[in-house]
Amino acid sequence: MKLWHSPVSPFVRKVMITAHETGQARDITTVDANTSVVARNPDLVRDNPTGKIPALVLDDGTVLFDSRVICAFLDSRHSGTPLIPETGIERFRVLTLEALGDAIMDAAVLARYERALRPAEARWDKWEAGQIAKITSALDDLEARWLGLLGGRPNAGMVSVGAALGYLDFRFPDLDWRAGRPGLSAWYGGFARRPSMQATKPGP
Ligand SMILES: N[C@@H](CCC(=O)N[C@@H](CS)C(=O)NCC(=O)O)C(=O)O
Repeated sequence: MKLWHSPVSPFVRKVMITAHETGQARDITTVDANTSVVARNPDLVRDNPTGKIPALVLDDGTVLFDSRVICAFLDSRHSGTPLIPETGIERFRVLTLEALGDAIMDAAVLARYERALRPAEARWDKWEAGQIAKITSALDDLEARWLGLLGGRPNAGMVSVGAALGYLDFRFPDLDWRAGRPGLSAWYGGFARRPSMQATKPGP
């Protein structure tokens, strides 16, 4: 399988954490996508018309995106305990936790583009502040209502939240997300030590 990849994308990291947690990292060949919103990679666009990463190309040419679909696919093809519970409300709670982690990453990536890509004269501070507000309220919700699911055996929600918090450490250290969130900080301290997290640290 070929994964359109970037070492700094939190959504790609989410897929790679899943691959490591489910023993499939060696089945994946990564290809640097070398893309951005303003300089799209036509080869990637042929596989994923949105031009976004991650996108997974299977050996028969089938293309899967986005990260939620790829993670669910990987979870369907290993023999260990599933990262997405198969039945019951627990399944949908884990998927909602995954959506919450994804939402933090969506807002953080958009805020990052605002800071790093948009020409200074075209920046809109209020719009960036709106993205940061989404991150802050999602982090508060994780601390207030989700610590019960952030514990024990890894699940798909934890993987997404782990990738999101890792991205905040990488790109938004000024946000100081740990302040006032002792439960979330303690959980991440342990989760970040997992081999899957260590093997996928963002960097150049
Ligand atoms: N919903 C998508 C989001 C993926 C995404 O935003 N990827 C970013 C990199 S972190 C990207 O490819 N940006 C380039 C673009 O938007 O053209 C997923 O879960 O995979």
